[in-house]
Amino acid sequence: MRVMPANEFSLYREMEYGTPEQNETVNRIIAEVRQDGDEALRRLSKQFDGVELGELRVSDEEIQAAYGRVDAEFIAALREAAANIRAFHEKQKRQSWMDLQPDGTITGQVIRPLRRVGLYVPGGKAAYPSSVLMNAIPAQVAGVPEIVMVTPPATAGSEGIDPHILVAAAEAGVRDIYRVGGAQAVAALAYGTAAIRAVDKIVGPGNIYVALAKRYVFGAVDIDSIAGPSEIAVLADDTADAAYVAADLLSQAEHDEMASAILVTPSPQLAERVREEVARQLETLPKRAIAAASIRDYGAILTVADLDEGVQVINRLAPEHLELMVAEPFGWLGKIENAGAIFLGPYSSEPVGDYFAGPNHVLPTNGTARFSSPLNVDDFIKKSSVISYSKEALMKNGRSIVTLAQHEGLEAHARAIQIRLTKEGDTRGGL
Ligand code: HSO
Ligand code: ZN
Repeated sequence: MRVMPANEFSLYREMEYGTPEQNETVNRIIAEVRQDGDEALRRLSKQFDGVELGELRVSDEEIQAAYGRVDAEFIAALREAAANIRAFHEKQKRQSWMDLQPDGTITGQVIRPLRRVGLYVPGGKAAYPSSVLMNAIPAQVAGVPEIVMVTPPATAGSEGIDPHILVAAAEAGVRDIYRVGGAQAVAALAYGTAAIRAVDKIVGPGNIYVALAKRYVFGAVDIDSIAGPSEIAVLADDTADAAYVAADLLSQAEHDEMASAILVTPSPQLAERVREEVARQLETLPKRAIAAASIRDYGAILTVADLDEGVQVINRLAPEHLELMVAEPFGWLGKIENAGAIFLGPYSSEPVGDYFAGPNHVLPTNGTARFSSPLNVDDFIKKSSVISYSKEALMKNGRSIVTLAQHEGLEAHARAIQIRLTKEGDTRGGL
């Protein structure tokens, strides 16, 4: 792992927008699904995933059978995690409100959940039950009445979907599940087919085709942000345990060759010990090929003069995950401006947040923590404004409204107000 002064490190990481061919393919897939519906889903799944889709919807019996195919310990752990995630997100819920003035003016904001949300769950190795919980539970807490899930089957039939995914979905309250994936699944969710009714919002990670499809359908439906490779930054001083720091860096590096794991430290001794530890721990990791590539290409140990400079570097990085492994972590918390999730102290290892503590693990990546937030309950609600004026309130304020309307040259707007002022015998509207 390279060690270098922080000011020599380039922060810039290219966003993935796909090749022209990939964009072309996704465009075509969406058009086919819009035209041929379920028939296109079958045709495209055969063509791209090599799977002959049978019944699209996963039956209740199949979900029940999935419980028999996972161990009890997994279910127990999943339930503990789900309870923590639910409790955390409950605190994010907002209330509708109304503001009443003495003259009878009422303004307010009504909160409504989205009606129907689609959750994309990728197939293969990146099918994480934890991500099913992290995406479904905030929607459920928001009150979304219809949550549907789509996921590509490895083969036709219920065996084609990892039973752990089905169990996670069921535990999160999702039982409307369709075995279809790829850009075609996104198109189905956005525009609807005979089997899959259209949704209002699509969330969840996927490969480049899924990500591009989400970008294309955005506008017809809402989407979550498009997640980049995982990132972890650790800000540590010489009180930190080098083996812990190395282990936590590797925990993210194993996600993806393009994941980034960065240590920022004012301690040259810690820098050297972490460098050695990373090399040592890497050797025995099952995913060492992925982790080693990530560490080689995107990993770095950045040395800084002191923790204040370290904080500046962190704020420029705006990492998805930040660990503060310093003597007084809470003393530094207030100085962190940009980070998706902040983990404080030696026992708050990043996987605590990935799986268990309750905060969401769907977090802003690629520097977007500068302006965006973890997936949360607000992502599944919408607000309507409420306005009610009494006669008194309109008579009092009508003239100002007319003035603004006439200034914009919108006479019909002005008259809509004036007609009421006149009827009520109030000439302050100037008609
Ligand atoms: N660290 C990943 C989430 C995850 N980790 C899922 C394990 N499973 C992105 O925040
Ligand atoms: Zn992770």
